Amino acid sequence: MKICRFKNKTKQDHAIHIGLVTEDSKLIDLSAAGITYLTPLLEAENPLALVRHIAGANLPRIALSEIQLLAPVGRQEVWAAGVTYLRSKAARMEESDFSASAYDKVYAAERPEIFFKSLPQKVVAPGEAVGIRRDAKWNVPEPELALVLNSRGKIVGHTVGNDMSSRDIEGENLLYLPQAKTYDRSCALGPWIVLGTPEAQAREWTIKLDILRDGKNVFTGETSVSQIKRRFEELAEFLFRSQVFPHGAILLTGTGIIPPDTFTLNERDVVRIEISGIGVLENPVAVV
Ligand code: DO4
Ligand code: MG
Repeated sequence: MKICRFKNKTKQDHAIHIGLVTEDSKLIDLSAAGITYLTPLLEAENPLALVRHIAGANLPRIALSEIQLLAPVGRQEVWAAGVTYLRSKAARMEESDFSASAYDKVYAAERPEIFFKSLPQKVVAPGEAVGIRRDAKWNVPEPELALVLNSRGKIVGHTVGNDMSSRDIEGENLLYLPQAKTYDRSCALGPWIVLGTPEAQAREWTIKLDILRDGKNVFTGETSVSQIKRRFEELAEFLFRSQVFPHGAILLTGTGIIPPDTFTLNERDVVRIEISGIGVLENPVAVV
């Protein structure tokens, strides 16, 4: 079950709506039943049952071609886990001289790496530009499965995330990580939230990254969610330790796809991330 935030493209209506995406490239406008935020759905004891109940009423159906998808995040902070795939650990150890042992240690340690990624209002929506820093020379997208957590720390859904990163800044000194990871347009989420998938099923999903330059593919990579070393609940539990999220949180689960060291993103490239059980998040690239 896919829920999204959207605006109407065709009408003079600037309001934000919540929709249930259906199989026939349409959506059911849940806002017509008074649902104007994701929160009541994500906070429900049984979100799937609630959405099914609301959508059972006679609500307007709109073609996806007539709407503009917004980032599927309301008031949740976005956080990110790192070095959760062996591939990420290896690439980061190569990019950095004196931080190499930190990556090695955190991969094996009981406590995972978790860092703040974005305020909700800064998250980039599908189709909007993600950013590469003007003071960085080596920029990559990080295609990641994102966990959608309610205020009780329960995983209620999943979406696609892009943890845009400046590898030269991170590689120069690990203390520069916040600058390599958090800047304008550095986080994209979308296209919608898939509700209620158990972890065992989500682990069967594949993640695919394509980067297009002037319409031509310049990088393709693929991994499986099953390659994530840690259990999702373990990551969620660490995020919620000694920290309250009254509006819930989004937690990116780390990248397992890293382009070769010779590759950096250019302005106007297009980043396309597909997670098999969710959908496609596509964004052009702009310098910020
Ligand atoms: O340790 C630096 C960041 C790691 C990360 O973002 C990832 O593995 O996805
Ligand atoms: Mg990452």
